[in-house]
Amino acid sequence: MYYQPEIETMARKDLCSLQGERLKRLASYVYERIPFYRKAFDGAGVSPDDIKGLEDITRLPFTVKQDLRDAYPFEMFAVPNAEVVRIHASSGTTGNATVVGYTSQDLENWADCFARFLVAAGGSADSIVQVAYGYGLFTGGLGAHQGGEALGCTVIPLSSGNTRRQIQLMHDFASDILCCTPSYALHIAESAREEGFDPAKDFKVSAAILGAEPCSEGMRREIEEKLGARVHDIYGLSEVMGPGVACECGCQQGLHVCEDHFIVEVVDPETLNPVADGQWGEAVFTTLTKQASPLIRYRTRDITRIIEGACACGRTFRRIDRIAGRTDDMLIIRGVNVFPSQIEEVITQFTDITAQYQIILTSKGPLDRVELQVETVADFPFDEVRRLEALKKEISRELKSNLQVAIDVKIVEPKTIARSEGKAKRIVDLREGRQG
Ligand code: DLL
Repeated sequence: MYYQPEIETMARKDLCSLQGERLKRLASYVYERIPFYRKAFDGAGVSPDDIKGLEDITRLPFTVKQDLRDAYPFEMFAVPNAEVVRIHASSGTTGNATVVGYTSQDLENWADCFARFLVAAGGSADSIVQVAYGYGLFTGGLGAHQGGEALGCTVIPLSSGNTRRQIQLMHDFASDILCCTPSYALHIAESAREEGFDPAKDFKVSAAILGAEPCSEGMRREIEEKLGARVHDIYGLSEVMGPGVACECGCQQGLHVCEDHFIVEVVDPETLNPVADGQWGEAVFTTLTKQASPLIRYRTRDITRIIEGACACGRTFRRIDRIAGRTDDMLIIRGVNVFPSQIEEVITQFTDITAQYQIILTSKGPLDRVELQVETVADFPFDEVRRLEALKKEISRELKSNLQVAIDVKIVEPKTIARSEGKAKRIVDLREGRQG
């Protein structure tokens, strides 16, 4: 049930004092070792000696992605290169990549975090873990891999892609835990069915640990049904660690944050003031144990909230809600704020369409135009114009009643929307001056 019970079920009081101690140590550590933080602390008028406990965290300055970009490649490292044993980095499509280093202790802690969640998902040393997250600079593949090895599982390092082989080996090796993005899990399940497998009967997968992109409850239900496995949402980001910062236990009621390694805060993205537990805002993380790339109050741009109360599983780590979206992915449609995951929640209620969708943004004169493209399931009579029109009307009506805004809907033929092997591209931005 637990991987490190003495930590995972620690009394809150002890956990908070552990966090306070670690925060104090971290404040001195970054001040001494990273010029960026020395300057930021001085600028905010705070000295490491001012940090006496957990409650002093709000005195510390925030860190944003641009700070990491400006420090490219290694200026934010707190240890000499001789102590760095691995590097991961973001893709850097919209600027300098953000580069993160790991010492061997950092890797061990990361593996432990992931291993905890493998156990929370029902895994053990007997598990056969199929890793279909990409390996490489992206943290998904290696993060899941080292977590599986730490627990003593049999790890199949397939990486993403090569879907036929994924299906074949899932069957032949009797994988029981699948790790990949939700959109890829759905693609694997659908492709397996097309190849004549009944995943619920022919595969042994009992749990899927899926993350790296938002996944609505409707999408989760669809994957669970098509794969015949329980879906556990896992959260992480390369700047902070990678997958395993937070994950759902068997209760599926929010994601436990590994609070011995991270402090989570939720702040109002406009005022940057902390919001009350239960209120939505931007997640901010402080790394408590990282040696190579520690971060103070990193603004993630991910929208979530703290779930109040204790979890039935017995873990005492606080839970965050499933990520609703990123502040930079939020669409403003005719003045109404909409996250793609809210659109997904509506369309996954329709059995005549698949959970594959894309939101196309174009400009028409000074106005932005938003079109939602969805595709029908394979056996829908696509040439029956009246049924198609009726379906389109119904989807539009549901969107309007759930999101309070009219969205243009276009229904396309099965298999038109590109399938993803990693993070799905839900928004295609064709507006002038932007890249698709
Ligand atoms: O996506 C790390 C990861 C790999 C997490 C595998 C989970 C599983 P990045 O590529 O740096 O790292 O992207 C981080 O992805 O800020 C969120 O916007 C999004 N994200 C990650 N996990 C989730 C999730 C990895 N469970 C960014 N739900 C984050 C929603 C997620 N969004």
